Amino acid sequence: RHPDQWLLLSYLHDFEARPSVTHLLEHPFIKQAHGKDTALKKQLAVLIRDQQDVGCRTRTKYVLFSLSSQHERINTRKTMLIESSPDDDLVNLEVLDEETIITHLQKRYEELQIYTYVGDILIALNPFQGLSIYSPQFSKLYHGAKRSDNPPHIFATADAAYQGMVTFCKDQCIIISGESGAGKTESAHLIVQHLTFLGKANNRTLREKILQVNPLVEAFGNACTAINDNSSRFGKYLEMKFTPTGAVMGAKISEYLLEKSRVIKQATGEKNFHIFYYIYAGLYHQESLKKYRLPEKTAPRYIDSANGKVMQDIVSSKLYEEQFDAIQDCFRIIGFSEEEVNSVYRILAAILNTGNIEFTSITSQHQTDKSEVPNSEALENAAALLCIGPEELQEALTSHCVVTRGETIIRTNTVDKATDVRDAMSKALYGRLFSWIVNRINALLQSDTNICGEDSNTGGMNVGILDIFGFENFKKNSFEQLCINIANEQIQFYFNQHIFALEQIEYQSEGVDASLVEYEDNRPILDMFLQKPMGLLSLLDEESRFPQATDQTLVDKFEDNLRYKYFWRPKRVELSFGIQHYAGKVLYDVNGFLEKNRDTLPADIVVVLRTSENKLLQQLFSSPLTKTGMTHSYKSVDTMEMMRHPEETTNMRRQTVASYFRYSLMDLLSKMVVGTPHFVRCIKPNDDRQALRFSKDRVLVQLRYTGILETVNIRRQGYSHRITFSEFVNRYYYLAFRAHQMPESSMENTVAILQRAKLNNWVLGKTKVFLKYYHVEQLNLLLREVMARVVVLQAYTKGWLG
Ligand code: AOV
Ligand code: MG
Repeated sequence: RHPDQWLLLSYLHDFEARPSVTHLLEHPFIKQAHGKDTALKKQLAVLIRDQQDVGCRTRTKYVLFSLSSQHERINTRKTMLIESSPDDDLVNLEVLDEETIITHLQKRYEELQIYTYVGDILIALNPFQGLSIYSPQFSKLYHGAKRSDNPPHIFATADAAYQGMVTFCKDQCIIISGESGAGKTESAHLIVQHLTFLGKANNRTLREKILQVNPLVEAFGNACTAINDNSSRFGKYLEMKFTPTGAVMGAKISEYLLEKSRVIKQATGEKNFHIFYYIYAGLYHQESLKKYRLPEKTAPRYIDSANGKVMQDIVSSKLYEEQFDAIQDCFRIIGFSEEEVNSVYRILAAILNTGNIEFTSITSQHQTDKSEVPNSEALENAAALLCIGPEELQEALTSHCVVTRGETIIRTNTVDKATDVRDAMSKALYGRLFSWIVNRINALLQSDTNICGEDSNTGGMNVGILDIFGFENFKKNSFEQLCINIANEQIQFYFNQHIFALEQIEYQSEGVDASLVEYEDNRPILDMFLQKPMGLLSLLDEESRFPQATDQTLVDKFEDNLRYKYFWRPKRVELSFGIQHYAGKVLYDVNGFLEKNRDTLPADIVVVLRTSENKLLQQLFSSPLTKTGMTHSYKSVDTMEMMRHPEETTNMRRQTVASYFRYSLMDLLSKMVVGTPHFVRCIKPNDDRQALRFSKDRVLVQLRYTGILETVNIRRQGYSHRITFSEFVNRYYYLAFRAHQMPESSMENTVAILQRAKLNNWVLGKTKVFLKYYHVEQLNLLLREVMARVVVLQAYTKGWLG
């Protein structure tokens, strides 16, 4: 901090009691300030004296601003009848059993109080209806407010993260969890909304850009499933970057494991990624379907789940048409060029046409397993949109090169094989397009970092927001659900670690006596999945390397090797296995596991796509997309590897989805662990997506598996913050000492600060002080008050307010 500030701080300590103006005018600090301007000196003295109602006596802009926002806050509270109450926090309940908690949550839900605290953790019940509590007025209400001043709110969590970052110059992360349809993605949007409000640089464009990021990536990465009409089919970690003074200066998004298989096939009643329907409806109304060579009468197979009836639904949907316009706006505001957007549409249209390419088998005397394309229209369309030759494309789909002993032999593909190659190409095109869009967004939001006048490389900080696909349990669950559920298992583990495990380990090592809380540790399940070399994913990889392996040999291998109580093999259902996840039992269908894990893209396809004259396509299939983004370095290295050693693709030496997935999880965790975590637990009150319907059974199940009851216990008994004496004194010493005193980092000084702040119920360990969550809140608030006084004083001494 600036030396001036330290100086001012120590002066402030002289004014502990409310000083008189005359007394203040005698103070050396004021005497020196502003030379001979006695009027100003007087004003300053009055200001210091009346810290609490600063604005009443001055007409300065700064003070008027803070006054008006205070007034507004009070008015908002009055007009909206917002009252906080002790009921807002489950920790304050007198009786703590499941029945009491659930009745309590139900009562609140029925009064539309969807948010409830468990100490510093936020529970969010999905309201399944629009609420009027997210306007800018509410952002103001929660801005820098004490938590107990207002009812619980997602803005309060966002605000706590922001304040934590600004006050301690430390990265923060907000982890949103909950099952599919519980409200994670909505919560993530609201957090971004509040953070952009807080971090308002004088830079409106950047703010607008950041607000477009989620809608844009979600158009490409979300889809309608049996559980949620807007289900996230990828994991997303959005980091909002701020300057040391808290102005937003950019954003970066990392994507994890897009469910690419959805492009080529969807379960009954489900849909493809939103974007396909948006562009279809949008281009139809612009009369541009022809331009993109899209069929006008029947919708392409990839998006037609209802055999021909879909077309009418798509083109008559006002919603899709509006969404198309919205997406066009997103692209434009974020800064994509017209050429880029056009290329994106071309590739999407090419994918749809690719799906319509059919194969029939030709049987001749010599060759029985050869295929050809009977109707060349779709093939020609796809090739034209991809700017490649139709013959070359057909060749790559219906045959493949094998290199043996230095000799290249061309082999033909059967109809099944050609169909697989076609679908693999579509998946690869979509997956890479998605990654490219994410990277492009990152680049466009990066270039704005210097607008705020502060260099992004010198000490920016960030708040990360994790929104992944929630736990899923469908009638039929495949490899995708397995990955999704493992990711959720990992997030649950992270939560447990933070809330229970770390806390208990520290009590013991610091010699603090605290009764331990029992909780369901899901580590063994996680080990069963991730362990090397005998975990489920490793076994899957091993089996994927054998060309002769089948889904049957795979499930046998699982059964032989996974001796855990969480794994079982149902007798009556062939090719399946069951897992007892933290969130419930799931039966997985092994059909297609091996192929999905191998996710092979034949080198012949890469070769032909690389001949494209389309710049974007060249980029997708040749150069690495980023230097650092592992998603892409993996993909591009992989592609180049294949180019150099095409024969090796058949040896499966490339990375599998499982190993990439494991790597992504580690990558995600490594980002998360550096920040201070804040948890939001989303809960789905019913399965019918009905407002105001509270199914006790459904909520109870979620409370149980997320460990809410145990969390309430540990938040009540436990000490959620353990801070070393030296860090504590360093952080808070100006609450009790003068700036120039530089007190020693000792237990005694820690105690002195705590006493000065009038806190009780804390505990001292050997090297750390153990604090309850509300202690930290109180300390930070005091600290902010002191800092605010300094800012006002500084503003005065520099003459900004005069
Ligand atoms: P999810 O992200 O947790 O599921 P969403 O955030 O997509 O769930 O929420 C599902 C639906 O619930 C939304 O489309 C909204 O209609 C409604 N909803 C959720 N939160 C709110 C809110 N605060 N206010 C109003 N409506 C809300 V998944 O992505 O499927 O795991 O993979
Ligand atoms: Mg979601």
